[in-house]
Order: sequence, then C-alpha cells, then structure tokens
Amino acid sequence: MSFARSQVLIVVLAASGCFSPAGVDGGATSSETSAATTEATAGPETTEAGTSTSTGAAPTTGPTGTVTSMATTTTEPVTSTEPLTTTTPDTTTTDETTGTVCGDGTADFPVEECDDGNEVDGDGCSAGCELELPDKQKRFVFLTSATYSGLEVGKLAEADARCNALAKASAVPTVKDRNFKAWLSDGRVAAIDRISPFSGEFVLVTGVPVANNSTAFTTGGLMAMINVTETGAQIPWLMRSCGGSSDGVWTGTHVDGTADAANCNNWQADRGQGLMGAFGAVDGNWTQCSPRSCDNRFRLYCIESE
Ligand SMILES: [Ca+2]
Ligand SMILES: [Ca+2]
Repeated sequence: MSFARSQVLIVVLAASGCFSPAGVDGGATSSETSAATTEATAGPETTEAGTSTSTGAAPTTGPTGTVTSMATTTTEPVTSTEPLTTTTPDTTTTDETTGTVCGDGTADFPVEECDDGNEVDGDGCSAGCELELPDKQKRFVFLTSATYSGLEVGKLAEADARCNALAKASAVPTVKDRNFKAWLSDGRVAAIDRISPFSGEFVLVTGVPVANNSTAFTTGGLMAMINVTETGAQIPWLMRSCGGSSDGVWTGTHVDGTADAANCNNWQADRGQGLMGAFGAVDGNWTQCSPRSCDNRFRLYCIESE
C-alpha cells in the first residue's frame, strides 16, 4: 500500500516538475513516459517491474503482484529447495554433528573459532562463531591453565616461556603460534614496559574483547575478566576476598602497570610475598588485589606481544 502511495507521490512530483529523476530531462517528456521511467528508477531495481508496467496489465494490481513475484524469484535461487530453507534459519546454533552451541560463551575448538556469548555479527566474533577481524588487527590474552608458586614462576623470561609453551601446546589455532609475555613485574622491569605498545584490541581466546589497546591495561578497568585459559576453558572465580582466595594470578604489578615491591624475591623464592591479582575482577583488582605468601600456587596472565 505504501509502495503504491509513494509511486503516486513520485508521479505527482514528476508531473509538477519538482522531481527530476536521473535520466529524465525535465519538460520535454510527457507525464506518462516520465511516470514509467520514474517507476523503473525509483521502484525495486529489476527489469521485471519495468516490463510489467509497460505491458499495462492491471495497473492497480501490477506493482503489488510484481513485488510478490519478485520475492519468490529472489528467494528461489538462494534456497532452491524448501527443506533447505527450514534447516538454515538464523536461530539454529547447535552443530548437530558435534553438539557444540554457538553463542553459549564457550568456544568449542576447532568447530568454533570463537564464542563471545552472543549471536551477533560485527563484534569480532560472528553469529556463526567465526573470527571476523583479520588476525593482525587484534591480540590475544589468556590466563594460564597451570599454577605456580613464587619460586616456580621464575625470572621474567622464564614466565614468558611458560606462557609461550602453553600457547604452543594449545589446540586453539588463534593462539598457537603467537608470542606472549607474562603480565609480571620484578624489581627492575614493570609489566607495562614489557608489553609492546599496540593500538588494536586485545581479546580473550574466546574472542571476547578485554582492552581497546595496550595502554588500557593501565587504566584500572577491563572490558571483561581474563578468566579464559589458553585452551579456551573458562575458570570460575569463586572467591570473595583477595586476601583469602585460594586461586589468583601472580602479577607484582600495580593498577597503572608499574612494579610493586612484593615480587617473591624477583620470582625466585617461595618465601616472602608477591602481589596477586584476581582474574574474576574487571576493576583494578584484576592486577592489584593483595600481597600474598609466595608459597601459594597462582596463575599468570599472558598477553600477546611482539
Ligand atoms: Ca560454543
Ligand atoms: Ca558476536
């Protein structure tokens, strides 16, 4: 109805000379020809619309009939058969063969490349659970599946090697061959100075955005908690306090990315204290939660770097 009405409007406009569609020279053409041309240009971009009007068959039902027939002709080539249309609706997210569900927040590798917990395109992980951005446009962050005492963390280079060994052993294609550094400070180097500056997005192994760029790690807030390991597994955070938690992450690093004095003797001892972060936090507690005894077994954050 609105289509027919807008056509009438266009015809009126064209006839009154206020509207001159492309290809129509004002004045010289009769109102009838200009109406037909207007229809061809302004109507649905098919020759079918033009031909049906030019034949002059049933002018009132013509446009509506054309639209309906157009709808069928456009869907037919795509689906070709009725059963195919019913098996591919947008709501189907379960892979019948593997039983994986796209949009449940768990990236089921290798069937899914990512899973950010929704079925929305354009946010880095598609509705079909495929990574959308080119690899070089983002970097990955993960929580180690393994835990270490203060002594076991080792020097900064050893901690980095632990990150990279885990990434290499992972079945996740997106982290396998990338270079990571532990988010860790000692008495000489601050964590933020170890991570190479990057203007792109940092995401979890599951594709969920964590930080807009490398400096966002020093602002005291993350877009999502870093609670997904190199295998894509999500580790639940069940603790209520930083001081008494049985799980956590060795960081030795303040909210602003600088070094804290508590670093388990440069990650060489199980005595003393090291600053620990909470992987269940999106505020500053993610890196600066509480100093803890170095004989605790905590994890590491691994951040992709050059
Ligand atoms: Ca999934
Ligand atoms: Ca998405």
